[in-house]
Amino acid sequence: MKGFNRFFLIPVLLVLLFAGCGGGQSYKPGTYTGKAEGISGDDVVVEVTVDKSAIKEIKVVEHNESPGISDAALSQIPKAIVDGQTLNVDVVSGATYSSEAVIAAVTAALEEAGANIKKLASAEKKKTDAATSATEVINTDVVVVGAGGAGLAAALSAHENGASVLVLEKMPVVGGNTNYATGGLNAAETPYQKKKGIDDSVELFIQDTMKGGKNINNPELVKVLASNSAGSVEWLTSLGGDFTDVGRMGGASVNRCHRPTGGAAAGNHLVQVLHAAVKEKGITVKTDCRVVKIMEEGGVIKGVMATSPAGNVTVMSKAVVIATGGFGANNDMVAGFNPKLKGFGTTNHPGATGDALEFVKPLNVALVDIDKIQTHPTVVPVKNKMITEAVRGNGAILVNRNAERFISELETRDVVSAAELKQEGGTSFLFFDQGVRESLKAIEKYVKAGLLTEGATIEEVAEKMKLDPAKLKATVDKYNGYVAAKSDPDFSRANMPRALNNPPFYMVEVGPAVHHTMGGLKIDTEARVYNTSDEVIPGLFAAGEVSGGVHGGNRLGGNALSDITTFGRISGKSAAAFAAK
Ligand code: MEZ
Repeated sequence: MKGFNRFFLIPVLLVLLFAGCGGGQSYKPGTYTGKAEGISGDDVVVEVTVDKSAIKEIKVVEHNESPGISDAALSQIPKAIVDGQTLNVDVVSGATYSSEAVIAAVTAALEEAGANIKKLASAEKKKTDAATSATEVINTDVVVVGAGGAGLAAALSAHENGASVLVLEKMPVVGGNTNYATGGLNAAETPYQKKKGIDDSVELFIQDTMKGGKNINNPELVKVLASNSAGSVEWLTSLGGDFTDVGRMGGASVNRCHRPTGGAAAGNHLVQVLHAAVKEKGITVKTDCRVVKIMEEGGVIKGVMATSPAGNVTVMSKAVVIATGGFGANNDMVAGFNPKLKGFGTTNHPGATGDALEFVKPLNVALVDIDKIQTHPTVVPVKNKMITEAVRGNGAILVNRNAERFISELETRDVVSAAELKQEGGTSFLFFDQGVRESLKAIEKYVKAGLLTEGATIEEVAEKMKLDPAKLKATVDKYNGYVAAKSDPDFSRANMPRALNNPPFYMVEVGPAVHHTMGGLKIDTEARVYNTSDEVIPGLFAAGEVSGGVHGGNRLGGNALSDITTFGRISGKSAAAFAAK
């Protein structure tokens, strides 16, 4: 078995690509094993079978890649290599790291088999079948555009309400940004809060959300968000979800962020639950299928037109639900609305490019709060890996290059991001101990991905981070004193769940990156979309990050999963009711 470092491999492959080789290969017949590190930090292990002159079969026999997100890479890349007899294959969009890991693992195995890697890496790409000019026409009651959390929830709800449903997704994988959401789903008055003795109310949830959103949110939408939140948790639970752990997020007065037991990542779990239910109900999800136009005649929505590698698709439907997500991954669009964010990194999946803002233009759809774009303050620079706010919720602190705290860590994201940008270097350092790590399973993926620096003592971790050890020790000791006294006279941090005195200690440099686009299509409490004359567009519905008004000027952590579940369900129900008319 032989390992291969994909960070080394990719530039090599690129160089070799231009060497203009290719042609026949001779292998030592047999089955060879290769491995390479995947996005999870664990190895992706493949078995590659070759005869004298050809790669016959590639099996991925071991991996710990994210379910859903990486599935297409794990199946499509081996097939593309075998079909084309080349290592010169396209990575799967949205699953770049897993794709690269599979290519690197296969490369390692083929090296063992005596392959001429230089030739294989430069062998011509297999031409994909040209898209036919034929158009597939599909009839359905409701078409949902986008298979992220909102789209999957909408599809299930439309189905539950008696409609026939089709989902179109432009990416090769389902889940969208929801796959990356970690901290959890905000809900008030749930049995899980009650069990933990948390005194919350729908009214308090509304107040926190309005305050966090700078009171420009649509209060009607916020009321719907908060009052349906416990029901949404119950619905997800009925589908097999686990949202029993409850933690704190920035801007929340109490613990109301629901996630799987032990504090595991919530978003990918939510996608798995919804996707399994969608499959179980027999709802078709067409991936790699990009909507380019909404069809309308005399003010009546008729369906959508889409393109896919297999040809064009026309869907004739009575109602359309737009659930395409935001535009956080489209920095040109982001900077167009907020020039200060030009060049910022993003936590978003590559499909969050704001396509809907283009294809709704002919319908004169009204937009709200479109320039309100959120940065998440704890994102690892360059790598663009978000460290969930739940780490701070469970006790972590932020320090600057002087090893000093500079803000209440559980302020809202706009406030923490702005404070961070004022520090030397525009970044800060997240510090926590083993106690925090053990309180939140989600941290394990940061450990596996090698994002954290560890020290047996506070001084050791400070030294490794090139911070003054004595100063960091003094800062942490002072903070631990505040925890004991239940009062933070420096920054009035309200939630200090544990002292940071349990070795080892962990640190990671973090800074702000574009996370959520609060603005979008104007909707009402039934998820109906409005035009610029403030009239409902009959048959058009929207849910999730593509819509605007729920979060106002700044979204609270945990309100996105709540939004997509509640408004996803509402949009599906409304669309089914409209289609039944
Ligand atoms: O809602 C979010 O964006 C969220 C909970 C993110 C996170 O830090 O985990």
